[in-house]
Amino acid sequence: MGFRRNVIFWSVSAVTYVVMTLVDALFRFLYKDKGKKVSRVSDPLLLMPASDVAEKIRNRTLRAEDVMAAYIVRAKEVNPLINVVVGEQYDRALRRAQELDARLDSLSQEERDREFSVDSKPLLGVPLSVKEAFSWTGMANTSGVPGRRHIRQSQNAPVLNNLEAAGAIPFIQTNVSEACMWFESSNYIYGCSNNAYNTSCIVGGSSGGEGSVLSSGASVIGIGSDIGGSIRMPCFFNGIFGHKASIGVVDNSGQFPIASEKAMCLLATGPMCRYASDLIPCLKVMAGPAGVAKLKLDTAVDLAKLRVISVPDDAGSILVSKVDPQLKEAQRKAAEHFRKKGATVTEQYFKEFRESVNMWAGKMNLSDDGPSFACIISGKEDGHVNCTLELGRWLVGSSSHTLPAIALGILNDYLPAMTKSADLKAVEKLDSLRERLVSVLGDDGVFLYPSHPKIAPYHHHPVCTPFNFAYTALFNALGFPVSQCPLGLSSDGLPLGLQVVAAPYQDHLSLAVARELEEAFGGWVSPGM
Ligand SMILES: *[C@@H]1O[C@H](CO)[C@@H](O)[C@H](O)[C@H]1NC(C)=O
Ligand SMILES: *[C@@H]1O[C@H](CO)[C@@H](O)[C@H](O)[C@H]1NC(C)=O
Ligand SMILES: *[C@@H]1O[C@H](CO)[C@@H](O)[C@H](O)[C@H]1NC(C)=O
Ligand SMILES: *[C@@H]1O[C@H](CO)[C@@H](O)[C@H](O)[C@H]1NC(C)=O
Ligand SMILES: *[C@@H]1O[C@H](CO)[C@@H](O)[C@H](O)[C@H]1NC(C)=O
Ligand SMILES: CC(=O)N[C@H]1CO[C@H](CO)[C@@H](O)[C@@H]1O
Repeated sequence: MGFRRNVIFWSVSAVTYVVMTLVDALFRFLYKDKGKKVSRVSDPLLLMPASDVAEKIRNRTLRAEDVMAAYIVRAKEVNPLINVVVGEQYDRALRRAQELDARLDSLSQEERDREFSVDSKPLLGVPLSVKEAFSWTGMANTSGVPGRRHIRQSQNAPVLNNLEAAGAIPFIQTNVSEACMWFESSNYIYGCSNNAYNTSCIVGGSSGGEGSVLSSGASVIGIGSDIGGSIRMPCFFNGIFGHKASIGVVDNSGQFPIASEKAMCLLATGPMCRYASDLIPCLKVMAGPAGVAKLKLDTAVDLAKLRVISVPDDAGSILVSKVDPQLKEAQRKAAEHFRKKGATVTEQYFKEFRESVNMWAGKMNLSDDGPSFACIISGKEDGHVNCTLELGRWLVGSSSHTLPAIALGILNDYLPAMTKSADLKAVEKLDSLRERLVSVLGDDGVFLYPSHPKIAPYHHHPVCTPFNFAYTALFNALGFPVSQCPLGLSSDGLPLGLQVVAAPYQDHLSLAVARELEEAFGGWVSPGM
């Protein structure tokens, strides 16, 4: 029996491997010599972390208007290539920057330091981009769902209010995947967004527009949200930093679609940026005092006392692609770096990771008591897209929904009722895995883990590898904080990177590792270099 099962397992694995290798070669052939790169970021105004921008505006080394104007020029320059900006407030943002300059000019340095202190305005005058799924007064809030085209927001999401109160000035809104449930940002309202390093490649999703606009140097900081990898995948594919905080640290309200009360434990709103030094200040602002109090963000981390556990892959799930050798090599070098720094470095596999997708889906299915996916993509509270019918329309090219959304709608309508007992079993496994990992990590350990098995794939390729989000989804199911870190470029000039995972409320550990990795490996690399 065991032998027969093994034979079946290995045969299926081998066939999957061969088919996927052929599919990869086909995509490579189809996109050969296609695609462009965004030009190098050269204006020094565009090459400063948010905290430097704010500091220089505060002490009048820089004018807020000049900074905003430079980012608007850059956004207009790169958008025809990357297609990420789906809404803008250029005039209003410039006016707000001018007003800020006028106010700062009218004060003495002493008055400025008091009224606009680092503590109260850490993001003074910093241009901010906002994922379209977040409420922003006067702007669209469609999440790429055609039925929501007419909706305009009458208020800001709380996280946006927090950022504005800290001095940030929102100026653009960026593209997402349909209803934020896919890792390619493409939909029938805004179209498809492109990777700045090769426009033939995806930007990831759902916060994909953010990833691409930030890596192009067309924004300083951005707001993302993550229920299965929607901050980390775009940060990885676009070579920037991001942080999915511990559960309940940042207020998730004011975004569409919003997780139901019970599923809220899978969703995390957080910062995306090019410079690791911006992660903590942005996270503090987004979280507000109550959220910050749950963490130890100001605790110094001694890297020599850290335990670094490198987990090379998911121990071999049939559904998920093998990890690219270049990603494994980058992770090995990162681990080696920490060994040199005096940390205790080990390598470990967890066979439970094979079931990441099951555990995530089980948790989602059992938690999700909100509207069905077919209802969400209808754009109406009491609507329901008949996804079976819609699939027929899609096949003849007359649907206004994307294929992944239709497929998810069908699964969501039929499967959960059938899989209730499997879901319960999966969540049981998840709970015991969580208990074990919490004790493995303790308050001094981090995992290094691939962000995704593949380096930024070509457009539409994710349809062939729908389960590859397993690498990020696992940590939504577990509710662990994760910092996403870039690690230079691949042989094709596309970003490499990894996830740094800590136990719940030990965010300061993964954030300290992110800063060290930036210093050692160079962090974000401008496209077009
Ligand atoms: C984009 O990828 C294709 C396929 O690998 C490659 O042939 C092309 O040169 C790349 N374009 C750029 C700008 O790197
Ligand atoms: C303003 O702040 C920047 C960044 O901290 C610093 O380099 C510069 O010397 C300061 N300038 C003045 C006039 O204080
Ligand atoms: C987006 O639109 C929905 C209604 O369609 C609304 O409930 C929500 O408040 C808006 N933005 C958010 C999520 O705040
Ligand atoms: C969708 O439409 C088909 C064909 O009209 C029908 O058979 C099916 O019951 C519908 N499904 C749902 C979930 O409404
Ligand atoms: C959860 O629901 C999805 C579809 O909504 C289904 O594919 C999956 O099998 C269900 N359960 C598990 C444990 O994955
Ligand atoms: C590819 C594509 O359709 N991109 C769109 C993104 O959104 C902006 C604003 O709506 C459109 O102008 C672009 O055409």
